[in-house]
Amino acid sequence: GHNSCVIWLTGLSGSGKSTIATSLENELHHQGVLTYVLDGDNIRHGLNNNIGFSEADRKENIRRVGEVSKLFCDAGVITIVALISPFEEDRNSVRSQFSNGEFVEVFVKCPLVECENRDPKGLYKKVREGKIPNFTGIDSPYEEPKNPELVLETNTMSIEDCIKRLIDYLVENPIN
Ligand code: GGZ
Repeated sequence: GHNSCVIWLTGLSGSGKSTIATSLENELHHQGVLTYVLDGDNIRHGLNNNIGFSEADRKENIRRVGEVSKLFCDAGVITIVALISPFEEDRNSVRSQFSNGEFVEVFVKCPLVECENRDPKGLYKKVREGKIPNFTGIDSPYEEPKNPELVLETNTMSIEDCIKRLIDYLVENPIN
């Protein structure tokens, strides 16, 4: 096969998925590795601009990004996905379409209170004001991964530590 994989970052809004995705991409570019980032926030402006935050819509969001990540992977590009992807069933369904070792599930773990303190986009504030319904972790569920390949605790680890852990994992688990 080809030597590619998808690094699937799952976690709450504000947990650090996008930051990790961008930093990992930078580091891999420095190493001469071709990557592509599929970030929920961006994808929802284009490919998935008809997708909202109901359970059915989130499922469709994850299914589509899963399909796109497969295409990139087939093209030999290391694909970094940053989606809340709150449902275990949906993540496992994407996983089942990849060969062993090709799907690297990374739980970007951060307590809700810390995500809410960070509130980089002011979304949690709006949620508390009743302006955003179905918000993950508040009134929409987040199912924590049971057996992720990697857990990155962003409230205790620096971004540099997170990237080092990811790179170490990729080096120790080469894809073939
Ligand atoms: C969760 C929401 C919501 C609701 C808007 N619930 O932190 P962000 O802002 O930049 O990233 C979040 C993004 C979540 O999109 P995903 O495609 O990753 O979600 S999922 O995998 O569940 O389909 C957040 C913003 O959109 N956002 N409303 N109600 N996040």
